[in-house]
Amino acid sequence: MAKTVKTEAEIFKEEFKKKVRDEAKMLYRKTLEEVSDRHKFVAVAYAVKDIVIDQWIATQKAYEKTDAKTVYYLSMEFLMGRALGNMIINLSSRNEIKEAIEELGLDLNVIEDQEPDAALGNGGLGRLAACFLDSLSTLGYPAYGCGIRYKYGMFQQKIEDGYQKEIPEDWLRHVNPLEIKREEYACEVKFGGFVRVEHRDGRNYFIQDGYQAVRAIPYDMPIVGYGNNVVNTLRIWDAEPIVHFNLDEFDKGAYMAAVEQENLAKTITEVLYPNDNHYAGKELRLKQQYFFISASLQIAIKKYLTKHDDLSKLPEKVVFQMNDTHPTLTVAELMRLLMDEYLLEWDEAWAITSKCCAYTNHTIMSEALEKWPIELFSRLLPRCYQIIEEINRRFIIDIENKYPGDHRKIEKMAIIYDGQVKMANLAICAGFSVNGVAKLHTEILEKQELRDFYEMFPEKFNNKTNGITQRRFLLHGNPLLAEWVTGKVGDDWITDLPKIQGIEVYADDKKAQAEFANIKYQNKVRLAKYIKEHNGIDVDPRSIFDVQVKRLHEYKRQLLNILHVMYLYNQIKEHPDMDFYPRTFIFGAKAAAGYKIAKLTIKLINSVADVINNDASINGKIKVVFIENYRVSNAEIIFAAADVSEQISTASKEASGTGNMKFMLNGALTLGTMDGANVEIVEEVGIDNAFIFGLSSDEVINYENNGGYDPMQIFNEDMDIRKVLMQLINGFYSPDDPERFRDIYNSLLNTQSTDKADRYFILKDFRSYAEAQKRVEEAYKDQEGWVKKAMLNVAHVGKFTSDRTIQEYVDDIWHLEKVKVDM
Ligand code: 26W
Repeated sequence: MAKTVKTEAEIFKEEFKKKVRDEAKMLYRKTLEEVSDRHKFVAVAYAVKDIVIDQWIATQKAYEKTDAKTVYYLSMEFLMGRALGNMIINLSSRNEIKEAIEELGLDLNVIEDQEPDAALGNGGLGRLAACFLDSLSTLGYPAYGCGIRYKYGMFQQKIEDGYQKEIPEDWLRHVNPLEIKREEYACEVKFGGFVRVEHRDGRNYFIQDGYQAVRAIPYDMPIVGYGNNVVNTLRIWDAEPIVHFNLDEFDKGAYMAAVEQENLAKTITEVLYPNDNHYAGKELRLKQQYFFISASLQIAIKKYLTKHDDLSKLPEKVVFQMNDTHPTLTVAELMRLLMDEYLLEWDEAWAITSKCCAYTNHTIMSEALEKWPIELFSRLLPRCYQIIEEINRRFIIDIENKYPGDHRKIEKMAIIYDGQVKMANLAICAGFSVNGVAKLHTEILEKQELRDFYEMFPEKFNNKTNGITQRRFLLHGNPLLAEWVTGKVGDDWITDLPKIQGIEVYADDKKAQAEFANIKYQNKVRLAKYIKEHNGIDVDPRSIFDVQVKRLHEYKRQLLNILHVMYLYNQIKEHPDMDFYPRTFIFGAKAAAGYKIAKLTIKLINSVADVINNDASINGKIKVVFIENYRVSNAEIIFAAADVSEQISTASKEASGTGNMKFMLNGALTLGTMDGANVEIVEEVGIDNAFIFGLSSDEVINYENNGGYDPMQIFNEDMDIRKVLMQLINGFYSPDDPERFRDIYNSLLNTQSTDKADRYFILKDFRSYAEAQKRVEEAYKDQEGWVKKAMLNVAHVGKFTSDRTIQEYVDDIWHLEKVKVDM
C-alpha cells in the first residue's frame, strides 16, 4: 500500500468531519445527510466551538498567569450579527475547516445563512461595541464585553403595503450552540425597598430592606481573535426568579410578593428598547441598566479578589468603559459595593471609583440625553440614589469653590437638578476620561455641548475616532475583493489595515482597474439577486448603486435623499431626452416603533418606489429599492455592492458614523456632508475622491443659535423644490389618500404647529446636494476615473480600522498589556 502517512492538516480535517457527523447523530439521531440545513448548522457550530473552547481555556489561563489588567466594556448593546462565519475566518485552522466542510458535501454559505443574527443592538453604538471586541481579541488584550441577553433583540422589520411592521425577533427560539450558561457565576440584584442604617462597631451599616430581587445568570460567548489563539468573552446576563413561588402559599401577602418577584425576573431581560438616539424614560429601562451593571461589577470585584486583597489597587487591574451614559450606574454601584459590601470609607471608595470609570459620548442629540426623575430613581434604587446625592453635594462644593457665585455653572453641571438625575453629568464628574468618537464630534463636545465640563476638567477630554473591523466587513463580507487585495499586497492588511495602501500603485494600472471593476460588478450581481429574491424587483447591475443604509432618523436625512429622487423623476418626465445615467437608489433602515415621522418616511420611500419602478416611460432610468429588515448579515452584501455611499446627515448631528467607513473599505465613494468621521475620510482620501456638499457644522450651529433660516422662502422661490413638496400633499404618490404625507410636508414648512420648520436644513441643503449628485453622475460616466477613485478609497481606508481605535483606547485610557497565548 502506498501513502499511509497523513499530514497534520489531514488528521485535523478527519477529526473535524467526525465531530460534525457525531454531533448530528447525538443531537438528532440521524446521519448528517438526513438532517435539515439548520441542524447541519448546529452540528458544524458545535464542532467549531470545540476548537474554540481549547483556545478559550488557554487564553483565560494565560490571563490568570500574567495577572493582566482587564477592560470591562459595559454596554446595553452588542450588535454581533452572525458568529459562525466570523469565527471560522478568525481561526488559524480556517482553511482546513472550510475544506472539511466542503468534503462533507456541505455549502458553507448555506450553513452560515441558517444562523439568526444576534441583534442585541440598535445601530452604530451597538455595532461599534461588536467591532471593538473583535479588535481587542485580535490585538491580544484582556477584555470582557458585558451586556444583556435580551430574549427579543432588535425587531424584525416587515414591509406591508409600504409600511413598516415590527415582528418580535425570537432569536433564541432554537438552541444557541455558540454560548455557554455559567450558573456558577450567578448573583443577586436588588430593587426597591428602603435603606436602613445600623450603627455598630463605630460605623454605619447601610442595609436595603423590603426589596425585590432577581438572580442574574451570565451566558458567555467566545470572541475569537484573528489567528492568535486569543479568545475573549462576551458575557451577557439573563434574569431568573430567585425562588419559584409556591402554590401552596396561604399567606396572601407573601404569595403576591413572590408573584411580583417572578414577574420582575421575566420582564427585565425580555426586550431591547428599539430607540436609537431617543430617550424614553421608561422604568423598565432603568431596571435593565442597574441589573446588568450590578451583576457585572459584583463578578468583576470577586474575580479581582481571587488574586488580590487590597481593593485600593483595583484601578491597576480593572477599567470600566461606559458605552454612552446607559451604563453610568457603574459609578454609584461601584461606590455602593466598595462601601456597603467591602466596608471601605467614602474617600477610599471614591479614589478607586474615579480611577476605574471612563465614559464615551456617542451623540449630541439633546433628545438622547438620559435624565431620570428623582421620584422614579430613588424608589427603584434607593441606596444608589443616596450615593449620587452625596456625589452631587460634594461636586457642587467643588464647582462653587472654582466659580464662586456663578450659579449658572451649577445649573449646567449639577448631577441632580430640576427634579432629575442627569446621567451624563454623573459620568463626567466621576469618570477619569471623557471621549467623543470623531474629531469634529469631540470638538463640538468641548466647545458647545460640554463646554463647562471641558473648562473645569480639560485633562479628562480626548478623542477616539471610531473604526470598524476589516475582518468582518472585507474579509468575510467581500471575499472577492479581499482575495484581490491579498493577491496584490499580501495578507498583512487583515491585521494591519494601513498596509492596504499598497494597492495605490495599481490605481492607474488598466489591468488592475478592470479586475477591480469586475469585482464590484460581481458584487452588484450578488446584491441584485438578493433584491430580486427579497423584493421581487429587477435592478440592473450596470446602473449606479446609490446606497443609504442606517437607522431611520430625521437628522440622517433619508428624506433629503428621497425628495431628490422625486426631483430627478420630475426632471426626466419633463425632459425625456435629457442625459441621464441609470441609477438604483437603495435604502435600508429601521425606524423606532413609536417614531411616527420616521415610519411615514419609510412609507414615502416605498410609495415613490411604486410609482417610479412601474413607470415604463422612463425606461428603467431610475429604480428605487427599500431593502426589508436591514441588519448586520445583509449589510455585508450591501456594502460590497455599493458605488455611492450616502452620508448626508445635517452637519454637527452625526457623532461619527461607521457605515461611512464600511462603504469606503468596499470601494464606494462618499457623497456626504462635512459631519462626523466624513471629515476625516475626506482628509484621508482627498477631496477629489469624495463628493461633499451642504452647510458646515458651524453654519448649522449658528442658525440654531441665532435664527435666520426660513425654509418658506426657498419654497416660494425655487419652483423645482416647490413642485416636489406639492407632490407630498396633492396625492401624486398617494392617490388613495392625498393627506398621507402632510406631516412630512409640515415638518419642512410648518405653518401648523409650534415645532421649528425644517429643523434639519433639508431645503437649505437641497440645491447643494442635487449639484453634488450631478458631479457623481459626471464622475461615474468616466468609468476609468471612477474605478481609480474607488481604488484610492480602499487604499486610504487604513485609519478606519477598529484595531487603530482600540490601540488608542489602550494607550491613552486603559493602559493594558498584550498577552500571548501559545497552544
Ligand atoms: C436612551 C436612548 C438612546 C439609545 C441609543 C440614546 C442614544 C443611543 C446611542 C448613543 C445612539 C447611537 O448609536 N449613536 C451612534 O454611535 C455611533 C458609534 O459611536 C456613531 O458612529 C453614530 O454617529 C452615533 O449616532
